[in-house]
Amino acid sequence: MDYKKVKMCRVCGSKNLRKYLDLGRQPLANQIQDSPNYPSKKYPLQVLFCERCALSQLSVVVDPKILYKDYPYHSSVSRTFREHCIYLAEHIKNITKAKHPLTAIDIACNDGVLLEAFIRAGYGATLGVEPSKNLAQKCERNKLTVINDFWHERALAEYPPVDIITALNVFAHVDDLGAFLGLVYKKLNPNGVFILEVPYLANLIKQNQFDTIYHEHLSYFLFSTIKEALHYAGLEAFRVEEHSIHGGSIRVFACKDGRDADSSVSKFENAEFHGGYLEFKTYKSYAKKVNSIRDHFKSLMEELKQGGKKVMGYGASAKGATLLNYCGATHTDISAIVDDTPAKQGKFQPGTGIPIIGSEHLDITRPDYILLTAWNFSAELKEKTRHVGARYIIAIPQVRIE
Ligand code: DWN
Ligand code: ZN
Repeated sequence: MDYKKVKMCRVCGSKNLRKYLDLGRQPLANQIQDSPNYPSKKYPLQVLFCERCALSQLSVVVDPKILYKDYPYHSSVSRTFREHCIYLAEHIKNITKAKHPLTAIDIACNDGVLLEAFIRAGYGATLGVEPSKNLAQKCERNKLTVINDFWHERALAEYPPVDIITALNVFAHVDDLGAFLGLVYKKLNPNGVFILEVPYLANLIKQNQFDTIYHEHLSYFLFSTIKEALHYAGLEAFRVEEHSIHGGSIRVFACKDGRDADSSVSKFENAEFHGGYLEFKTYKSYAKKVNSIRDHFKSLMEELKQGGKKVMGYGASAKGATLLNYCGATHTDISAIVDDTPAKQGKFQPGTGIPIIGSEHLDITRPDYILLTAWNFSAELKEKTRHVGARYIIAIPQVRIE
C-alpha cells in the first residue's frame, strides 16, 4: 500500500480526530508529469483536527519514498529564500554559548541554500541531510558535505553532535515526530540549539491559505503544539519568531540546557488560545471560506475564458497544484505555467495537463493575465514580469486582480 490512514494524533496520541476540510482526491503536488495525459494517481486530501492538542494533520500518510525519491523543488531558485537563509545564518550565530566556529547540521537541506549561508557566515563543519538523490548530487557538485538519506539513526550513526541543527520546511513533512526529535536531541551538543521553521497554522487560517495543504505536509502546526512535541523529546522551546517566508512561517528555537524561555513563548501561547485556534469551530468556518474561494476562482476562470483572455501562471508550485486541482482548472483555463526551475520545464503540472515552460515564453505569448501560483513570492515575480504588461491574479487570501 503506498499510503496509510492516520488513526491517532502524531503529537499527543489522541484518537479524537475530527475532519474539518476535504479537498477531494488529489495528485501528489510535486509529482511533475512527463506527459499531459499521464493519469497521476490521486490520494485523499483531508485535514483532521486533534481535539486534545489542536494539531491539524492529514488523514493519510503517503509513503515518503514515493514523495521524495526525485524531488523537483529547488530552494535556491528563489532569491527571497536565499536572502532568508543568509539572514538566518547570521541571526543565530550568537544563540548558543558554543565557541566559534560553530558546527551545524541542516536537515532536508534541499540544494544546500542554508549550508552555503552557514559557510558564508563563517561556520565550521557543516553537514546536510537530504533524501532526494537529485538534490544531494547537486549539493555534492557544489562541494557541500551531504548525506543522501532521511534523518534517521542509522544514517547519522558516525556523525558527532553539533552546536546548531536546523529543520526548515521539513518538520511538517515528518510522520514519526518522536524518532525525528529524539535524534535531534542526540545530535545536539549540551548547549546547542535546534531551530525549525514551518508554515504557521494561524496564518493558514487567517489568510485562507488552503493551497499550503498537500500530501507532503502531514501536519499543520500552532506554536503550542510544536512546544508540546519538543517537550516529549526532552527539548524545550525558548523562543518563537514569525517570518513572512512561504506565506508566513514560525521559527521555533529549542534547547536541552534548561535556559529560560523569553516572552515570545507565552505571547504566542496566549494569542493562540484567545484567537480560538484551539477550538474546532474556528476550523469549520475556515473550511467554508476555502469553498467560497474555490467558487470565486472557478467563476473568474470561466469569465476570462468566455472573454477570450489569455491566462498564464507563474510558479509551478506545490501550492499551485492544490489550488488548480481543487478548483478543477486545466490547460483550457491556464495555457501554461512559467517556472525558472530547469528540472520542471517541459513537463506538466500534476492533474491539470498544464505545460510548464521557461519565462522567455511570456514575451512571445504576452498573456492578458498572470496567475501568481507562487503568491508567496509576489514581489519577486512581479519584478520579473512587469515588462509583460499583464494584470495579476492572486487567489489567496481572496481571489483578486491587481
Ligand atoms: O514545504 C515546501 C515549500 C517550502 O516549498 C515544499 N514541500 C515544497 C515547496 O512548496 P511550493 O512548491 O509551493 O513552494 P514555492 O517556493 O512557493 O514554489 C515556488 C515555485 O515558483 C517553484 O517551483 C519555483 C518557482 N519560482 C520561479 O520559477 N521563479 C519562484 C520564484 C521566486 C521565481 O523567481
Ligand atoms: Zn494531538
